[in-house]
Amino acid sequence: MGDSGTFWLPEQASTIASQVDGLFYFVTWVSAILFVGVVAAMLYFAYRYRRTHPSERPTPVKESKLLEISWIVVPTILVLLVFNWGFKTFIEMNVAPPDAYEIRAEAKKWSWLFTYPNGTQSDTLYVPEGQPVKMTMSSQDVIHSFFIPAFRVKHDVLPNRYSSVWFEATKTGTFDLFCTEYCGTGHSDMITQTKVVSQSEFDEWVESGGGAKDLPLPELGKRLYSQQGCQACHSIDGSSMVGPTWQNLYGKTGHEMEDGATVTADENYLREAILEPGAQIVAGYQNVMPASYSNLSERQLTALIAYMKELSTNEAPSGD
Ligand code: HEC
Ligand SMILES: [Cu+2]
Repeated sequence: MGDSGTFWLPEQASTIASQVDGLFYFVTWVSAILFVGVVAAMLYFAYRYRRTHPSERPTPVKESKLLEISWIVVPTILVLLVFNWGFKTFIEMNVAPPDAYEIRAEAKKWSWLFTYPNGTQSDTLYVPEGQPVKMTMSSQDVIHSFFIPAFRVKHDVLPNRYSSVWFEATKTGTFDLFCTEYCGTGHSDMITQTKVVSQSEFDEWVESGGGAKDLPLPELGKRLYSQQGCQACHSIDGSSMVGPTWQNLYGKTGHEMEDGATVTADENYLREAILEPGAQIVAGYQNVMPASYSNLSERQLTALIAYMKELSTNEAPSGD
């Protein structure tokens, strides 16, 4: 963590941050000065020109050309200045440099998934320091919004279309990343982190698949549980959410299905439950699990099941 910013704003950690802040402070201070000036003049005039005697009549006001011109010209200059400054910064924020490194961001209720050019995935955003990064973003469900306060970037993430932002991090460290569009009851869980690391550290991290290559299977499964968004519907503590809990699921016997059948939750049952959620519906639940998990890799599937095994104290089901 670097310094923690000022009273008004979080720390600046991207190339655009100082421009955004400069404009913010300019508008704030100009407004404050004008406010104080107008209120002070108002109070002074109210006192200076008060009626002191019932017979007193106001004298006609003589116009002052100089005064009138100045209150037209000065605000016009101020407004044009703000427009020019804001427009320039806006364009710079919206047009990514052609050599920007591209990272895909996928938002869903209620997690983020980042995919790097070589297929590495993570739920924490890793970016190299001093390198322009372009985020190409889309949503699986509703409108979310990508926000890294320390970088001063914020952009809506929409279903059925890509949107993008770019930034260049100026210092290493860990910075908050929020969803800033109210997207349902789990909205406040859509918080993760941006880890800015040196270019060489970043290359190594991406190359190693985000460390996933060397991860033991249950560890990888645990990571996928949040990365792939399973945690939005499945608990690991026994509580029932949109879907059944994973606690003591593996090895469960007499597991009831919607059609009255009972099954044993062995590896093959779990595998099918992930790849083809509609094939057998667990009694008491809706068939709402996304079918999109059918493109998980063999290693990912095995890892998820290994994680479920860890969450279960049931005896391993005997093979048939
Ligand atoms: C949108 C909610 C949702 C998400 C996300 C989701 N599931 Fe499910 N899942 C369900 C529901 C609902 C059921 C029960 C109905 C059924 O069997 O299809 C279920 C059932 C299951 C079952 C069978 C459970 C049992 O008690 O027999 C497994 C295993 C499973 N899901 C694994 C996963 C994995 C792995 C992921 C993430 C890669 C995931 N689910 C993501 C909603 C979800
Ligand atoms: Cu969201």
